[in-house]
Amino acid sequence: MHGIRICALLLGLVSATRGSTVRHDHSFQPDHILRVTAETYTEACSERYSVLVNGSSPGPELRLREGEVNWIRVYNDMPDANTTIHWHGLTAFTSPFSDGAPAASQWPIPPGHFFDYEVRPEAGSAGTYFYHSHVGFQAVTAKGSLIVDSRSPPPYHYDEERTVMISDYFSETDDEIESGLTSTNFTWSGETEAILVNGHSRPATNATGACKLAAISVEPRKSYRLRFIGATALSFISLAVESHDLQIIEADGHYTKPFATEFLQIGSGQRYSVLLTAKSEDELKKVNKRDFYIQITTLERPEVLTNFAVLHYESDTHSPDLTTVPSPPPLPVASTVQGWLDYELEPLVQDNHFPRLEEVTRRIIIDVHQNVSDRTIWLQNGYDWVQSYPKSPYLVDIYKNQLNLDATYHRAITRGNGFDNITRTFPAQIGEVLEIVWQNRGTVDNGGVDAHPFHAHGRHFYDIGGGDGLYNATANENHLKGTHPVQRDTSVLYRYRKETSQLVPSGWRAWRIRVTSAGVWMYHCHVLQHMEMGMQTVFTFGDREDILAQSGPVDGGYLTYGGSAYGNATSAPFVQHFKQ
Ligand SMILES: *[C@@H]1O[C@H](CO)[C@@H](O)[C@H](O)[C@H]1NC(C)=O
Ligand SMILES: *[C@@H]1O[C@H](CO)[C@@H](O)[C@H](O)[C@H]1NC(C)=O
Ligand SMILES: *[C@@H]1O[C@H](CO)[C@@H](O)[C@H](O)[C@H]1NC(C)=O
Ligand SMILES: *[C@@H]1O[C@H](CO)[C@@H](O)[C@H](O)[C@H]1NC(C)=O
Ligand SMILES: *[C@@H]1O[C@H](CO)[C@@H](O)[C@H](O)[C@H]1NC(C)=O
Ligand SMILES: *[C@@H]1O[C@H](CO)[C@@H](O)[C@H](O)[C@H]1NC(C)=O
Ligand SMILES: *[C@@H]1O[C@H](CO)[C@@H](O)[C@H](O)[C@H]1NC(C)=O
Ligand SMILES: *[C@@H]1O[C@H](CO)[C@@H](O)[C@H](O)[C@H]1NC(C)=O
Ligand SMILES: [Cu+2]
Repeated sequence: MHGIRICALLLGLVSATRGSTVRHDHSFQPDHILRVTAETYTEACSERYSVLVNGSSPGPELRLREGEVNWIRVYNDMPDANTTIHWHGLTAFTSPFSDGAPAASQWPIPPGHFFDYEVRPEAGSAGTYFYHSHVGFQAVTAKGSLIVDSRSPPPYHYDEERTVMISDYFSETDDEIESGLTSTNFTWSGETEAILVNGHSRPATNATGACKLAAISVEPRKSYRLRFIGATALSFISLAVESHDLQIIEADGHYTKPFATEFLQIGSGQRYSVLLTAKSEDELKKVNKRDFYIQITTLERPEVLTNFAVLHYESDTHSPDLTTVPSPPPLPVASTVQGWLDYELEPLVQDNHFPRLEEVTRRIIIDVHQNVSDRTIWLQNGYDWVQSYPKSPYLVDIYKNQLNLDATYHRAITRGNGFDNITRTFPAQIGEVLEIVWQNRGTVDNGGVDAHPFHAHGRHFYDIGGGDGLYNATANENHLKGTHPVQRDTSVLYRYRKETSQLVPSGWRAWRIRVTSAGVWMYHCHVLQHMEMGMQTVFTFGDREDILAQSGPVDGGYLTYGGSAYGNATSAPFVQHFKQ
């Protein structure tokens, strides 16, 4: 016993040197363990072969404390598929290989192997996040909520909290969907078949099987923080709670000034915390009801799907009816509010260091459109990006000195309007302040337009709004006067119409970002189908020296697929402690 302790102590001393390599053998205890499997799983009264974390979807909730290093061990227990886990919304800056983006910042975890992620939520990042696989279509089911707790009491009072994770159900398997979307014989995944709340759904009045609506249980008079997580694959949703108003207090991990609303509109990848005050017993008696529907409607798709969960007031004598699906829906079926919250939501902190126009060093316009040629693909400035495009992850190539960031930067600035078409990256230098504009355009075949929730890995951006047509920087600067833009990691590029003409501008979304964290960061639409179809890009921040300055030299075990940084049944991994 003492021997083990002394050994652990020695390990602790060794790992006190940043960048040192530690063998994570039996004496090493990860803070959290996630096991990824692929198996037949029942959701929405239907069986499907799905990728799961710890045997369920969603997987277990992770709670991390801000400022603390967490070692999260992820086992890939699948026989024939790679995996990674991305900590959506967390800024894993100085653990260079822990962002979970295959082909960008790490080799994926091979079947039968595990990887120890070093995750330290930044001080001040307390809020609502989630984790999910970043490989293929796995994130449709392989995910769970991730809550960062603060050291100090939160700025808003509430008695209790509830997590409400929203996801999509598709009956086709990940493999079927992926091959259909990437095939020369393009086949769409089909539309979302059910909306799940915390993994539960009863899709229709006449569904057969034991599936039930989710119940969110509350007690009279208490106040609740509801953490809504948009973990859908495709669906952009609107939701409202029967007879209850909501007050937004957090968006994507940042506290906001209170914003009263009757509904939420959530794109894939977005999170909101809202305060809800539960009714009193008297109020409940007056309406003679203890159950209130949470109504969820899909937006901007060819079919409107309406699903429900139940806000249930606990009592000894009454359990909620979770099998009756109301028809017609109790609340009006929502339609999209274009630009919802734009220019209105404000940060809670006095000064969130919003970069003014004078500080912007470069504006990058990213034109997005769909083209149909031999394949149906989404392009950014004329190029698609899929996981199979890079031969090895950019970050690995940077460490191996096989990707010259000075050259990509030079090419991007001199001839690519910020984009390097040789590596399909947007390189930026530390200290720059970028204004990034996502410009929606009609598809090349029929002028169709879609809405896209764009997500940035790494440092969060300041959302400076959106609008119809073509971006006009002068007009937007006028619009920004007197507003206080919030920081986010996902915001929606709206479409404003279903159809326009080929390549005609139809909506934009603009961000500003301070380039402060060296690394390789995926910027992509969070719709999993669109990712498969190429709607992803890569930003590199800083040059090789900046990246090395953060990490120090790295062990070769990270630089090959299945290298010694990846453990397996017979071999403990050699892991670098970058943050201690
Ligand atoms: C996941 O499952 C493993 C065992 O299979 C368990 O040790 C671990 O605690 C679980 N993770 C969480 C976050 O509950
Ligand atoms: C797993 O990833 C490696 C490295 O990117 C790749 O060569 C291999 O084909 C992948 N395996 C599967 C089953 O996708
Ligand atoms: C294209 O895909 C559809 C749907 O998967 C299938 O029914 C059809 O036979 C395929 N066509 C060709 C030419 O492969
Ligand atoms: C009920 O079942 C029938 C037959 O399976 C189906 O056509 C219909 O769409 C279902 N109704 C609803 C509301 O889902
Ligand atoms: C669309 O694809 C066709 C066929 O590959 C190509 O010739 C054309 O340049 C593309 N147009 C755009 C705008 O991407
Ligand atoms: C990159 O763009 C230039 C024009 O700016 C073009 O000549 C070249 O063929 C492109 N290269 C690739 C790999 O697409
Ligand atoms: C951009 O907006 C400004 C201010 O509203 C306006 O004066 C200008 O004409 C606009 N430019 C274009 C190209 O529409
Ligand atoms: C386990 O890892 C070791 C060290 O990286 C490697 O030599 C061995 O081939 C791996 N075993 C399997 C089954 O992949
Ligand atoms: Cu999209």
